[in-house]
Amino acid sequence: TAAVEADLIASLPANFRWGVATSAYQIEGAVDEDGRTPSIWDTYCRVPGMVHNGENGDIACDHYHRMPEDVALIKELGVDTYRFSVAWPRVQPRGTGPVNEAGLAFYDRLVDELLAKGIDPWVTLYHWDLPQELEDAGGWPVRDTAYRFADYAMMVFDKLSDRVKIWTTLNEPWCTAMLGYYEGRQAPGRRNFGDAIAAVHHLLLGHGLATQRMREAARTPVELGITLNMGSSYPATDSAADREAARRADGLGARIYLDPLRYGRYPKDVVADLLQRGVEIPIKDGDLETISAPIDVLGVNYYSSHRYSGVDEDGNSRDADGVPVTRAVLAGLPVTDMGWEIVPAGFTDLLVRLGREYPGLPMVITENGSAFADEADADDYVQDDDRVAYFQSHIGAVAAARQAGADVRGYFAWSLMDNFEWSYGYAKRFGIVRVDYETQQRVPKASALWYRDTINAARSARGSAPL
Ligand code: PNW
Repeated sequence: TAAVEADLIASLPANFRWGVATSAYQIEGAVDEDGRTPSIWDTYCRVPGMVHNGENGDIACDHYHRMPEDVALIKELGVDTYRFSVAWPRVQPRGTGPVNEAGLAFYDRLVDELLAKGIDPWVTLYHWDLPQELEDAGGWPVRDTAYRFADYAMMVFDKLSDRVKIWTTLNEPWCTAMLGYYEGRQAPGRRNFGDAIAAVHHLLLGHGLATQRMREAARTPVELGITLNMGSSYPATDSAADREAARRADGLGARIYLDPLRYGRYPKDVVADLLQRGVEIPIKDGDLETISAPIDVLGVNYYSSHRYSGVDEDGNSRDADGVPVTRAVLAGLPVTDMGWEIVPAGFTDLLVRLGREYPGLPMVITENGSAFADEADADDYVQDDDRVAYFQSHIGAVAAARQAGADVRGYFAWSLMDNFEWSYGYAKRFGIVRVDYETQQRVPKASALWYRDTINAARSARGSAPL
């Protein structure tokens, strides 16, 4: 099947966008330089037991001090685009008040460095590092945070939009809302379902407000969008309970974002499920119109797909609170170092389905990749054949989805380099470039060389196929 995958990859058009991705807190370090104030992640990392080994992003990959070297590395990989995020607490310390020019200047230099090397910058405005003071004022469950986000977005847009043409408002609002405010597995570590649903709405509102203002202010054409993490949600069996569970998982995992963004309404079944749990979405007049402001590109982050069961291990269909059981069950497939099952077919299914249910919306894969327990040799080189196989099967899955009609226009490998993997600390390595955290040495892994060669081959194979 490697040959089949290679043929599929060769079918991608010459102008398909190829990139690598990172996020600010995961790589930058320098957390108290040039006026940056703490974000919810600086705080969360200091809560005992929340992050593996008590680690944090204080130094991370020291990218803040090594940026030109890292851009040179990106250039060597042969990608045409670099997706990075801007740290809100650098640009606007404490989340309110005037712009901090010293913090914003870092991204200004980064953009210039990229452009000088012929690499397109792709900016994500929010990749989870909310200024701590905004969390102290209530965080994303509070409506005001949406307006604060739009103000901050404009500070960045005003400075960089003469050179940055592609903008993502939010990275993975599901993670922010559900992992941050319901499950407590990410910053700020709160656990309240109603708060999480309020966060969903205010994240979407913040996206919409920022999108409207950026569109209005744009002097030259820009592409605006949002990035969602999604997978295919399959029923574990054909039973009615399992099909209901898959529907609920897809409702809270994907459609609660996609439907308001695209059609200006929350899905009826999701609203009914929420009401059953005593939760109402805090919608005000005009919100859905704001949220459905037109976007140019949907960013899709894909890691795995899941099968769902509507009963727990004891056969109960409801939990102690009377909430219907929605339980992910393993299909027995190989897993990555994260324990996430490797399901490339779920990627194809997802993209084809998105193309059908949300037509007219170009997609870009803004993240896809895998953590594996890399073993470095004496020169820090990693022969990561498992990661190469993951990329090959998943890029093949994207190409297969395109052949089945999905309008996918680009692919970004997660991640450029090993970095701070949130609650998992530095133990989980997603990079195509090895980082030695003692020396900060970067060494491209076999997957980086494979990716470079694959991009080159794809570019020359079908020079004329239309996008
Ligand atoms: C994404 N899940 O997070 C993030 O955008 C990255 O910052 C992160 O490093 C990467 O994926 C790898 O984890 C996710 O539980 C976190 O399904 C959790 C999930 C999905 C994506």
